[in-house]
Amino acid sequence: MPLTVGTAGHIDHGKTALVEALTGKNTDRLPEEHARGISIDLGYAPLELPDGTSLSVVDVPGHERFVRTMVAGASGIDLFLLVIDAGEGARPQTHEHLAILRLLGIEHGVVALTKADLVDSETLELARLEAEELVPGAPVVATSARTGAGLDELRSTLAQVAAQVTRHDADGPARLHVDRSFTLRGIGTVATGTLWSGSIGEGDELRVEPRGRSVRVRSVQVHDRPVERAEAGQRVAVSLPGVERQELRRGDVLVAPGTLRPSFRLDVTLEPLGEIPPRITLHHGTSETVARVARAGDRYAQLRLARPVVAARGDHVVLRAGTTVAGAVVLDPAPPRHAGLARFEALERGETFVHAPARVDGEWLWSAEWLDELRAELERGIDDADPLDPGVPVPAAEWSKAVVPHLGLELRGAKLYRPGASAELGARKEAAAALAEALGVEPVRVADTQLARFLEEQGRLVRVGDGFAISREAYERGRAVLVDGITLAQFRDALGVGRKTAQLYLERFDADGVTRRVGDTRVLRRRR
Ligand SMILES: Nc1nc2c(ncn2[C@@H]2O[C@H](COP(=O)(O)OP(=O)(O)OP(=O)(O)O)[C@@H](O)[C@H]2O)c(=O)[nH]1
Ligand SMILES: [Mg+2]
Repeated sequence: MPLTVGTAGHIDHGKTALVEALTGKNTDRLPEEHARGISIDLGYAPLELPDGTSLSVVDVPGHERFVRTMVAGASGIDLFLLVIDAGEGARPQTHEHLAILRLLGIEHGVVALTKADLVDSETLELARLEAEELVPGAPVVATSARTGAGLDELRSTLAQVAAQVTRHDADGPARLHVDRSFTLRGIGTVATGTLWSGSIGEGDELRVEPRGRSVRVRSVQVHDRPVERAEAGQRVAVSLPGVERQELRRGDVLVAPGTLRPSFRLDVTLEPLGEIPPRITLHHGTSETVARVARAGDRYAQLRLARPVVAARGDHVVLRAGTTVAGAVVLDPAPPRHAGLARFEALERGETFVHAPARVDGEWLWSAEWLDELRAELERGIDDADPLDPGVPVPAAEWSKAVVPHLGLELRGAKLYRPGASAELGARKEAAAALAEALGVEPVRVADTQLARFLEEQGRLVRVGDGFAISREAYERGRAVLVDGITLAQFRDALGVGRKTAQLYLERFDADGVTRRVGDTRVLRRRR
């Protein structure tokens, strides 16, 4: 079973050195990391254990300023390797990282006391007691990256702990939170991350969220080795041809199409560490975004996000405001805007909540799935609609006013259109051309009233009578011969048409407010 182990611990306590001693790989890649002697970004290395278990190691930075990076690295790991300098003991980020691991629901792990070569046995024993108290239930192993002492014991202890981990959701939808992307010559953009659920294989179609872009997987690697399919829990590199590097960043998510959707709101149960301010930074997967916390009682909150996340029920998130202030577990990854305690309680009991719109406390609520279904239905209607007027009537329902703004469609008058949609002739191009040919001074019958209205809006004809049309030029010519007090007979002679035709023109002039009928004559109305 593929598992990922993540380091944790205070700056300089020897995380990277220990990972290198275990794996042979120095995970500090950046020149600045070597220059400053600290880790800044996440590092990755494979670790083969004596019993055949293969682990992926994520090495995180300990610096206080990079806790956000630590959270991105720690989300998605299965077990921790908490590193404590035997001479220094637990320090602020030892505690903060440990709190974050707990909030993320990562229960299993090992504590490594490092730099054992630098302390006497009494100090080491003290450090061991402190560690056992700090992380009850986790085995503590004294090590030295310098001498290699304790490394074999650490390996076998990691294997024992790994055996206890029950892995998540191999059958769920493919979901990979991207922690790195880079470009390889001849291959294109590669995204890496831990596969939270499902599997990803060559040729799979995925969506990059929250950007909403479809991509096709060209190839998949696990620790630099090509595989046919990568499974949940593995660290995966997927190459995505046709994607620019800047279109894919840490925080983005690759998901199976039609499964998880981006959401600007999360309903959560809170695990506060202290006071939670109303504005926090939300860490979910490898993403972080500013969010407002709308509390509902002591236990629940709706998080309203500045940028959307792709979450699922049961996901663990971390709330920070300068320091880590709380954790939270997602109850509803795409709730409507609300703060009703009853809804939270029902969600936690596992009740499926409103689907179709229902009025709760004076507010309309509905599920994201229901909204998607409605949108899909309306879009089908739009696809079937006359291309000359590619819209559908606004649903006639009580909830209409509340729901319509959430559809992402454009409201024009009483109809909904795709944003920016314009009328098109479609299959009627030929009919329109034939009509243009036939139009003149004498009215011609136009059976297709939609077409007539469309061409009139475009200024290509003028409708007269019931189902007839004349050319725009003819209309203008008729208008030009109008004089104040003109009779039907005079107009007929001036235009050189029959009585019936003259009648149709004058009626249209009346309708357009050009003329007004007074007895047997037309008076010209002043232009508005
Ligand atoms: N003597 C001795 N020195 C060690 C040992 N492990 C690490 N060091 C030294 O301690 C310093 C910090 O080690 P790192 O592995 O970079 O520490 P880190 O925890 O990764 O630090 P950040 O990533 O910046 O949080 C380096 O100078 C290491 O050489 C050890 O077992 N013995
Ligand atoms: Mg380091």
